[in-house]
Amino acid sequence: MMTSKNLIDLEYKYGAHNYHPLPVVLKKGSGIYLWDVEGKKYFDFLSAYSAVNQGHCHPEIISALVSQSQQLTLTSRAFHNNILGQYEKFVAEFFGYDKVLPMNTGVEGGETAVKLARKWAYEVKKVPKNAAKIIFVEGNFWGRTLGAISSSTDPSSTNGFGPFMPGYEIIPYNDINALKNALQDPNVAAFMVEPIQGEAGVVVPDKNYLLEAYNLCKKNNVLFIADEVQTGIGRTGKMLCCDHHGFKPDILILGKALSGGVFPVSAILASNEVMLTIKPGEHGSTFGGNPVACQVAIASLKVIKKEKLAENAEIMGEIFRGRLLEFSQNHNIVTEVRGKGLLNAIVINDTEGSDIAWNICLNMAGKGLLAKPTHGNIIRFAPPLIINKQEVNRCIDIIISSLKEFEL
Ligand code: IF1
Repeated sequence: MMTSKNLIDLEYKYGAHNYHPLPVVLKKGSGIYLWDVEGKKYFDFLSAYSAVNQGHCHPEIISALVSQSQQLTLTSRAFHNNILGQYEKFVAEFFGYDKVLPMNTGVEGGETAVKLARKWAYEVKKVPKNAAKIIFVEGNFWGRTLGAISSSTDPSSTNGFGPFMPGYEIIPYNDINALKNALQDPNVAAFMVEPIQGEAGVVVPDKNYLLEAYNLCKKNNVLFIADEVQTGIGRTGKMLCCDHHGFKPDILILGKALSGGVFPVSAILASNEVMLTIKPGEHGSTFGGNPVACQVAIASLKVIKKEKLAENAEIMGEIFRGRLLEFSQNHNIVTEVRGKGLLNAIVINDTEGSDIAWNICLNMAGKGLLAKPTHGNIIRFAPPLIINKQEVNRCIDIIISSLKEFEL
């Protein structure tokens, strides 16, 4: 029987070193729980970065995966199949769009959105050839491709990978005047933004920022692209984070929990005017919209609605932030508590480059709760949306007991 150490050594010896995971080797997941190879049980407070909103191995999603995978897994798009159209209707109506372009990963969703925006700019807005501009914000994260990192302001994403994509402009997040200025350029095709910045450390913009940004885009004939790969599918207490702000993005990017963490599924939703600018043969992917992905995504979305997981996230998130805010008022180890629904984070009071946050996460792991720092001193907390009041309070007890051990 391989121990955690044996398995970590195998990864070190034979795998690329492109991650620095906590020294925990997981073997089983169910609901909000994970078990490591030694049988230790954990609360999962990362949810694979919000991919398992429905809980690990949700039976209805697994059943959709298994039954379709025993029937037909992949046809490619060279031919039709009996599932794709039904899925496209389901997901387009579920979110209220004309059409969906199915892809696999979140970053493919972002790449597709950028290509759609550029195509729309040339064909509909009549921007001169190769002059289309996309506006991004500082601190954004939408994946690891060259198209994605070209919009990044994080040196660990960009160092050593140049040259970068032209036609990108990066402005400060949560700064409506910066966007107003950038939109003066008639060649702007789109503004792409996360409604809450996940990787940046759960950065929540001012209350009116997103709606004001959306209205500015409309006024300047610019597409608003919402990257809801991490904030979508109930995570922030509404089906979409944009639903808190009362507008529908022109292009919506979904991923992660669209499949309940069971299969790579992403989706790009838009109007006919935008979507039909891409013609046959101009975009796609081998696995995009495969029958297994479609069935898994239908099941995953049905679970979110049937189990009222967005509503639960709202209520559990209030409890979570309430108790941690109260703790932070009397303990200086935590300087900020922020988030929406069950996408939350705390900022640890530590000097630049110290590893207190990492050690707090190791300490919590020892007590049976898994979370991981982002950007050094920020710890993100994002459990599956199925968590109940008793479980969330038990987890807060663990988190607070660990924080107390690192009091300054
Ligand atoms: C990793 C981060 C989170 C995303 C948003 C698109 C994508 C992501 C808002 C791309 C992906 C993942 C990538 C994953 C860890 C995780 C992550 F820490 F890397 F930045 F969540 F914050 N838009 N985020 O958050 O989706 O192509 O990965 O399916 O290990 O790189 P993807």
